[in-house]
Amino acid sequence: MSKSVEELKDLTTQVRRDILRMVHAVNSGHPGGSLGCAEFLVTLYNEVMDLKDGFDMDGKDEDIFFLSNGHISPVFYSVLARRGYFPVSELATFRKLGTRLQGHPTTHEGLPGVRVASGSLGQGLSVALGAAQAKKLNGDKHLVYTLHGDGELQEGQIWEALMYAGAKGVDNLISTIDYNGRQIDGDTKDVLSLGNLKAKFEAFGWIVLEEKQGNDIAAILKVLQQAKSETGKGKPVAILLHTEMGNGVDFMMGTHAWHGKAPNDEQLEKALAQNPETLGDY
Ligand SMILES: Cc1ncc(C[n+]2csc(CCOP(=O)(O)OP(=O)(O)O)c2C)c(N)n1
Ligand SMILES: [Mg+2]
Repeated sequence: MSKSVEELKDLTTQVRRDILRMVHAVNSGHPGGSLGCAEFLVTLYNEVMDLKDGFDMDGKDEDIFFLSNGHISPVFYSVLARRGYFPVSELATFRKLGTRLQGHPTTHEGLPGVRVASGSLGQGLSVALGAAQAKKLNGDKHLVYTLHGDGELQEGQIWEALMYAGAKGVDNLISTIDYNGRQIDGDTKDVLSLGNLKAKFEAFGWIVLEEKQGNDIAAILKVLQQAKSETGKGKPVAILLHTEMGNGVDFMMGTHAWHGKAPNDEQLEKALAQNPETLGDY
């Protein structure tokens, strides 16, 4: 299946509506990072990854993805549902007690598409390394993808995993950093500066690509294709993807304020007016 950039844009707009409506409905959740990563996840799942029909936990003979910054579950759930992993109507159960769509993804609930619990930041890269090495042992040529927040990179476990991946030449892995420059309490440079991230990844033995237009679908497609072409060369591949937190909703952009805050009724109305329905609300 191949979608045009226009179709991917329409899907992204619908995903934005899902995110906003899910978070508003329960007055909790994380719209900022979710909106910033909508183009990336839509493109990855619909145009880049080689996926089997249906879902099984092992993910043999297909590409697999781990969301490490699990707080952006709204965008993950919406993209999974709209890719056919579970009914779109189930998005209405987000963050409700006893449902499969918990605030942070878990495996316990058995939601198709989810292979690791995340939300406790810093763990996803380590898990992905295990999966990537298992693919090699199984003779499975498919790739492992991950997504991490930039604030998440402040976790110590990330650097242990970065070191391991470089030292062991885990070259069937593409890790993207949501490089939005913001985190829960402010700008990343003020909270705990990441310094020269590209130089740090390279020092740990990674190939690093940087994309300044991280909310532009054509640019995302291009950098992901380039990343794919860099796999199999003895090094893990990272993409520093510059995104805008809150992208697509004017009053949520340019600030960290919407990292983990729901819009009220009036704000929802404004936000939805900027993102007209394209594929049908859940
Ligand atoms: C181990 C751990 N420590 C702290 C938190 C609380 N927390 C949730 S999101 C977040 C900020 C993460 O920043 P970033 O990864 O840049 O995400 P963004 O705000 O850009 O969505 C923090 C500190 C957590 N979930 N896990
Ligand atoms: Mg961030």
